Amino acid sequence: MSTVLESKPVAQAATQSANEPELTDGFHLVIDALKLNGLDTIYGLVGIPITDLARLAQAEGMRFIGFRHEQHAGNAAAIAGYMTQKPGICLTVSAPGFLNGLTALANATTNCFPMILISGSSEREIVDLQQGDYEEMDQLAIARPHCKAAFRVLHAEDIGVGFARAIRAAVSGRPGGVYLDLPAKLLAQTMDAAKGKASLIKVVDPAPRQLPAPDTVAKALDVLKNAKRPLILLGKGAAYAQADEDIRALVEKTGIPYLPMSMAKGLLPDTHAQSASAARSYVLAEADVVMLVGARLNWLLSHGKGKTWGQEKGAKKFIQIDISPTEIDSNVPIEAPLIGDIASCVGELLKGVDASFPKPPADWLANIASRKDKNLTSMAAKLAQNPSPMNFHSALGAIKEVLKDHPDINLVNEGANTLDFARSIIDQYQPRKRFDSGTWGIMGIGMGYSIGAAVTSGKPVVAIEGDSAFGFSGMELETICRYDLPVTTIIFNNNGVYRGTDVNPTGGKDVAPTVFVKDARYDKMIEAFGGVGYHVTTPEELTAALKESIAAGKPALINAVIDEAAGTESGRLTNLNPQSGKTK
Ligand code: ADP
Ligand code: TZD
Repeated sequence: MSTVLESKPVAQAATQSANEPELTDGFHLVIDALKLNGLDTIYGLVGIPITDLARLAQAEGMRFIGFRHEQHAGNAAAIAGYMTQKPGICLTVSAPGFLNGLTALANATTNCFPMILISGSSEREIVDLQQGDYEEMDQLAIARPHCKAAFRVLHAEDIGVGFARAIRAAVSGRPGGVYLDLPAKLLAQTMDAAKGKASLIKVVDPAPRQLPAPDTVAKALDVLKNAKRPLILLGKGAAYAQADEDIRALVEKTGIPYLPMSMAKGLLPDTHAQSASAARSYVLAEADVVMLVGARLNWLLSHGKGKTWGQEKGAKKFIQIDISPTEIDSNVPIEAPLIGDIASCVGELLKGVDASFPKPPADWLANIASRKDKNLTSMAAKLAQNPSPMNFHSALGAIKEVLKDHPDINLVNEGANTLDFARSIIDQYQPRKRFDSGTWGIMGIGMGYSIGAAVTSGKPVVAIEGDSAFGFSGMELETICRYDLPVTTIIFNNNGVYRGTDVNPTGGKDVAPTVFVKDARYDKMIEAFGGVGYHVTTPEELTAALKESIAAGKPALINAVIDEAAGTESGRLTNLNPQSGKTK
């Protein structure tokens, strides 16, 4: 048993003489600060100096989920933060462990997910003089540009303040990642237990409501009322806000068609009559007024300009609801900014939507409906085809049908073609059930998000993964098996990054840069850890395997063999690849 566990104040009291003050230490204060703030799960990877911190967390009734690589622990924490509005906690060792976690912290910040990366660090005196300590690194300085805020705590009596600052920074305003640096010496510091307890802070109202100014609400309503072809665009900020009922009411009471960004899918069910997803290109190009609700006009929305937005037909008017005032005008001028939290902004807008609020013109709705019909019919035909080997559509058609019966399932999705096709083919029925590569288009979130989603929701997860995408976090299959999580991973195995058909133009021994081992059996990987592996080559086999694995609620992996020639390089982002001038 570790000395730390033995130094627990209660145990200590029994062995101390009556007049010796009861002591606590940094380890205990950190755990107490987390628990006091309702943070009950740590995702991490142990080693010097934080192993005893993880042990103590478990001994004190918290959940410690141990990973095989810190990036995935960080991703699990980030997605837990997105799902709960409480910062997800990731714990790592110093230097290399910290750096591994930093990618997840930066990704969380980019996606506006609240998380706190806590890393143990080496002695300041040695780090600052660069005298070569074990895992020496100036972590605070390195973290700072990659997250929303970064703090270091040097004295045990400041642990309470350190956590309060970290929690507030993570969840208030635009949510994001926070780094908290805990030097090894701090953890071992002792102080009077009563004073230590008194130094902790239970954060009151960590993400205060931010009401929009009344004149900005009036302006937004006015622009919306005068629209001929209005559109509501829901982003993952809207999903994060947990204002589900009011957002639905706003959409339904105004009668305005809406488009969800990928992680906002399910905020209203994708089968909702007002969803314009199946007419996406049409509505983006044709709308005259677009109300953005927690969505940025970044690359995912072609920066709000160009052909996608029908720029040649004249300027659009944008209304933008966001908590961050500096987001406004970041790409194109915003006619009506509405600054505040989404719940408050939507609540205020709703007050102005009464029976007299004009319904969108009938021809706009009719045109959208006819586009949707056309596109849905052609998609249904594609999904029903049964080519051999399977392609993305036939495999996703099978998955779509199975998942219809599991509206509360968590869906994780990454890859290139696998991501693009699954996003448009698989329907979501409930809010915050789809987690994907997000704002960066990052690969490697698969198993981390799956573990975070399973642990946080207690509900099954299906991860639809390109074979390349899966490889970034594949070792976490062991973590999934160790904690016996209900995660089914489906690998779209087409033998390579994007596709598996490239050849080395020199005829040399090395395969082309995009090519993997042919016909790899990913299903055998999970079997090594006691999970169930399936190898499927047809939609029927895929359907049966997925139904069985969801019903079993156990770790499973389905190796789905896809035509290696299906799909395109970079999926829908082919245009972002710089063109080679083919000069010699
Ligand atoms: P998507 O990728 O789905 O388009 P983004 O991540 O680009 O979504 O945009 C999310 C936006 O939502 C960010 O600009 C962020 O500031 C904003 N946001 C996040 N949470 C809230 C909230 N509770 N209230 C208002 N805006 C929010
Ligand atoms: N590294 C990281 C961290 N993120 C990335 N996005 C990439 C590399 C580049 N990349 C993509 O943008 S998609 C992708 C990579 C490597 C994998 C595509 O192959 P896949 O998917 O097998 O996962 P498909 O569905 O077969 O196209």
